[in-house]
Amino acid sequence: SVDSSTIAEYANCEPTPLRLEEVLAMRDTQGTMHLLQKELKVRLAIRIAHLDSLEDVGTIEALRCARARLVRSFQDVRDASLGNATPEEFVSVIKMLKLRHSDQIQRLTQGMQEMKRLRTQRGEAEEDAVEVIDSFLNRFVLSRIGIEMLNSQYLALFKKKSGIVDPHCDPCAIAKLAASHARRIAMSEFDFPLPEVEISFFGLESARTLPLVPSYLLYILMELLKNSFGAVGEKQKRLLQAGLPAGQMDPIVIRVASDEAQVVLDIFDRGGGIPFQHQPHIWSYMYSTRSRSAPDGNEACTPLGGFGVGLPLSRLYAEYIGGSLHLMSMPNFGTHAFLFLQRCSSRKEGMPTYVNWLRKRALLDELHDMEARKRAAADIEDYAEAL
Ligand code: W6P
Repeated sequence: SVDSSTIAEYANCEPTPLRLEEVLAMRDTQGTMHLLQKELKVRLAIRIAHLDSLEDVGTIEALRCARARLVRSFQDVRDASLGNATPEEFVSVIKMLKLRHSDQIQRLTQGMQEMKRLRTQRGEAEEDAVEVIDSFLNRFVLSRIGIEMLNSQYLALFKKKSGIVDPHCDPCAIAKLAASHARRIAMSEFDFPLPEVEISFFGLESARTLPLVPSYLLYILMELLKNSFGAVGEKQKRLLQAGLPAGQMDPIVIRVASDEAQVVLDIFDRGGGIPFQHQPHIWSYMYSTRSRSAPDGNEACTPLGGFGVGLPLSRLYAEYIGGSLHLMSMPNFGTHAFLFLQRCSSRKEGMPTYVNWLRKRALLDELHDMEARKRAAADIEDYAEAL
């Protein structure tokens, strides 16, 4: 087992954000394994220290459990590196890690609901509690994505000798795939035809593709399209229920525009938009606007799920791959979701900045120590003078 000083030692190291081209260049499993062993220990330790910075981590079962699992994984990676595990043996360590943390986000959001309750009980304003929690989760989950990427990369290298980055990923092709998956999911919720998805490309043929992890883009686009299908479907349902002529549904329009620097995707639906008073909450992990209006109040049973964590998670994936995600909604009309992606392959994986924050705290502690020492020295001088 590991002691807390070992974890603290690794938590004080800087993680190494990788450039996309470095991930693309990973070939041999031996070298990648060594890189992972070092890097995973640092990244896991930082997340444990980050969790420990929450004052309620000890009293909330879900957070205690998440912490215990992180420590367990830290141990496994450390044991593998101390025991000179072979690349094959390390594959099973990584597979175990993935399995152990597969329900982490659900566990965390559950624990955070409890933390919000504790904080408001202590008299903290709800918005303040939500802000603390959202900013914690944004950092914590961004760091999780970075670990997940390393794990997936290693397993992919081992299994198919090529990594998870597609050097020529075509966003239009991924959009088409996302549209067909999202439509299938939406079809289980609505018993009438759903709108078409039109995809068009603007730019030179040579700018159609960029190096990217296709599964991350697919996830983002599916989340956005599930919301779009949901909005258009709900609007259509309201018209039908009111006995109004349902009319023709406007298609969901995806425009992909590209130059040598960037690719931008606009996912545009005319599903009635988001009311202005809901807009400040759409990036929060703590609100679920659509599920609140669900007849049984249970969000888990609706496939489209309302605004769960899909939007904030999608934005984190966009940031992780060096892009950004913005929603521009026009109430009573529709919503544009803009996804910007950088083409440059020397971009680094997105990392939370709380390392600096941990550092700053260590510096502050040191400063306090120095002041305490100065005060002690002054006290001694005073004492000496008094003598
Ligand atoms: C809506 C609400 C929403 C969120 C995210 C993406 C698209 C849409 N459309 O009406």
